[in-house]
Amino acid sequence: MSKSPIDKALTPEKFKNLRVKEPPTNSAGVGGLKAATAHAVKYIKPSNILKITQNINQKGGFDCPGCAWPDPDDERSSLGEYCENGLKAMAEEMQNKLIYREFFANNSVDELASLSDFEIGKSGRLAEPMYLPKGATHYQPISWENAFRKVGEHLNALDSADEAVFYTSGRTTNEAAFLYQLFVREFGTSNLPDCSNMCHEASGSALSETLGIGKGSVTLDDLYKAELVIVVGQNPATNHPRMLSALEKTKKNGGKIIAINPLPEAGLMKFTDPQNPIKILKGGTKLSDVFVPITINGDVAFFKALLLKLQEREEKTGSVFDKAFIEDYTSGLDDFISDLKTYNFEDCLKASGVLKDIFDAVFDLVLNKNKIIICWAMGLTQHENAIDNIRELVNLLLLKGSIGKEGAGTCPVRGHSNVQGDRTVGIWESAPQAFLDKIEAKYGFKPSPKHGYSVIESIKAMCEKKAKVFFGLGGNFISAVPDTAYSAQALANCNLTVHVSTKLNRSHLVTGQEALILPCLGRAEKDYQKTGVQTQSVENSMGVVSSTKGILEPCSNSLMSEVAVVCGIAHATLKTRSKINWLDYKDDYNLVRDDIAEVVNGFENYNNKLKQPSGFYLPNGARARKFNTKTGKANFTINKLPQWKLNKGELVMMTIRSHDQFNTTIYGLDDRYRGVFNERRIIFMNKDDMKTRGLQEQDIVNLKSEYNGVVREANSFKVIGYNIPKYCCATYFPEANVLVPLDSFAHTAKTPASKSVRITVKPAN
Ligand SMILES: Nc1nc2c(c(=O)[nH]1)N[C@H]1C(S)=C(S)[C@@H](COP(=O)(O)OP(=O)(O)OC[C@H]3O[C@@H](n4cnc5c(=O)[nH]c(N)nc54)[C@H](O)[C@@H]3O)O[C@H]1N2
Ligand SMILES: Nc1nc2c(c(=O)[nH]1)N[C@H]1C(S)=C(S)[C@@H](COP(=O)(O)OP(=O)(O)OC[C@H]3O[C@@H](n4cnc5c(=O)[nH]c(N)nc54)[C@H](O)[C@@H]3O)O[C@H]1N2
Ligand code: SF4
Ligand SMILES: [Mo]
Repeated sequence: MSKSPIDKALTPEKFKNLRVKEPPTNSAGVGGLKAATAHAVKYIKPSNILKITQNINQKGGFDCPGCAWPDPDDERSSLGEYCENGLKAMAEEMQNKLIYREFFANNSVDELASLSDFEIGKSGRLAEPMYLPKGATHYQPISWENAFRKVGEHLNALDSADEAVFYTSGRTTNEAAFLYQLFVREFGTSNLPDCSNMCHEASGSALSETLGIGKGSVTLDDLYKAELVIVVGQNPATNHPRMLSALEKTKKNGGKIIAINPLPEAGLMKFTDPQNPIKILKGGTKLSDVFVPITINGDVAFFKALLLKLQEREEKTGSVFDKAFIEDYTSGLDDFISDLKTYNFEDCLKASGVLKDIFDAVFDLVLNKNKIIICWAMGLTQHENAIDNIRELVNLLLLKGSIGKEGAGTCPVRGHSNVQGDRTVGIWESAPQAFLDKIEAKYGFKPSPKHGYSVIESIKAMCEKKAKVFFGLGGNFISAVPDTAYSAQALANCNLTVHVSTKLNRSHLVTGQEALILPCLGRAEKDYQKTGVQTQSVENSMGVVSSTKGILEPCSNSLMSEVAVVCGIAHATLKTRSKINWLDYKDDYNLVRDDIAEVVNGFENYNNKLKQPSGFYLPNGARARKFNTKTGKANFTINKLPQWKLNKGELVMMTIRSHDQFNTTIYGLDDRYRGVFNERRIIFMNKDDMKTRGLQEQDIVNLKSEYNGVVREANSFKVIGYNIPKYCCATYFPEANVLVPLDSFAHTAKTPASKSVRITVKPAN
């Protein structure tokens, strides 16, 4: 009996050998360097290590395929512009093991699915295109030409172009992303779900509405000059490690830092720059001046409490709000204030779970500082009320006039290295009509004006057999999305699933009737085309577009670049009905950039501007106090206090990243900064919550979530008592995704609420 799609999609319930230590209070330092080097030596060819470390994030080198944290505009450190996790990302991408047809002949899809995510990833780099025919148990080799033909045949056999979905993960470069969305639109659909839908979509929606741009407003230099940086719902030591070097500069310049997080994450407390030998000797910098151990999803309540006290003080003294800014640049203050006054301070503080003395310390800093930056990530965006979380922090910045001036503003810290760029160049299921009009004017076809499917809508459409072909440009859809069991069935319902990937992952194993794996070049590899080695470009979290060019020889001769894959598929699908000479682009990526320059705002003279060693800044209205909103001003908004009460026995669970993973790619089994080693099937619990349930350290438990009457289960997790607020708990993603309900998502943005899942915890057996 072959495995069901659900069995293949779930991570196996096998335990390793869990070890737990007291979590450290300092991050990076020599420990970080040691861990990174050990990783690199284990997986990368020795001759490549030096080349990588000398070129990563350097001007003219290649962009780190890890997170979207920006590189300094000015001098780059000769000791290295990378972090432990950047090097781990490289070790993963440039693994010295390769997967050819023999590997697939020796391992059936079912056998591969019973491996852990860690084992799947460590199988090696995909080295040639593979095809899984209908009913087959093993992948077989296929030529590129036949693979493109198959995709074309399946797409052309659909009754409507809307029966295909085209997913993108955020590593895709601007060039590949632009061509991909162009192909999808010429094919006839707007079904362009992307990882952003599960990530910062809520930030984009909330910021567009309030400030007129779906991106952050600050630069690295602002961060250095801020008087106060508030880091909410973010774990930079793991997920944006070089952000800690920037925060260290903030501190050195006299700035203060507040961290708001249910967990006392190590990096938020203290940091030693591993690239700074003197700091290593001195023992590092204390980062957070105030740590706020908030309850999960207590942020609107906490910000409301702050806003209420600021308003009270303003009424008394008239010196708290930046009245000139509010008068000139904002809209909606009066309505906002009258709504705010309907709330009670004590109720809000109680709902946030924060003690009064900690609140007072935060209030003092906010009151007395006028250059404030708020940084945030998934701790704010993955809730049903995510939009309200972000709008409420914008309200605070507006009252303080902390937007569009040096050292102040919004800083949503983006995830994937080019997730922001992908959206800028058109990966968007609901792109604005003005952008579609420009495509029509340039290419002479009319893009579908309908909004396409986001991630959640794509899953529903596949499950209901309204979508029949799934195409993924990068990513690991089945492990990244919520509601694993339902989503597995959705993929299995497809006629064809296709993945353009560097590495084997679980999505290659939860297939439609037929499946293709199309192996592509990684960031660090030279992209040889007719006109020579190609340069590509990416946009970082602060809106800087810069070039990236591979420096290593490709690990296999049978790889294609993402650009070449998109051109090949577009050509094979659209043939003579296309208005575009698809194959020309792959020979010379300058041609792609010339097109982007014509179609996308801010990219005029793209090829020339890209030659600047540090890249160039895209225009940013909010940064210049030009608010491109419906009112033409920055908008105050009214946000409700979330009304959620746990039922008896329930806990609220956040699904978070360990230090040894990049999303669904598991680098290793440790979470060093939380003192956890050699295990991922764990649940962090408050010790009181353990006691009420009669649980001891390392007891094995089963987890259950119930939402709108549907029960979801995940079995076999080991309990770890941890410094986490009462009634809150944490598990790792993707192991716990099976518990995240598909229909629990942020209003408006549809970001899955994977940081507030209500669960019950019962001893196994
Ligand atoms: N090494 C590494 N780097 C990465 C990634 C990776 O997996 N590994 N992923 C990349 C991607 S795509 C992204 S989006 C980012 C993710 O970066 P993060 O958002 O930092 O990642 P998460 O692990 O999801 O952590 C969320 C943090 O929010 C806190 N939190 C959870 N719920 C709440 C809440 O209700 N309120 C508050 N105030 N805090 C809360 C958690 O305790 C945790 O510290 O990182 C990017 N960089
Ligand atoms: N429960 C829960 N679920 C979550 C989250 C959470 O916090 N909790 N976070 C969400 C977030 S923020 C995000 S962004 C998504 C991430 O969702 P995805 O972006 O879909 O997932 P990744 O794990 O980043 O994708 C990894 C795969 O990408 C491929 N890959 C790597 N590099 C390249 C490349 O250069 N080119 C190509 N073509 N392929 C490449 C490899 O095959 C690898 O296996 O997950 C979301 N899911
Ligand atoms: S901070 Fe992010 S982009 Fe920079 S080196 Fe580390 S992982 Fe790469
Ligand atoms: Mo993300």
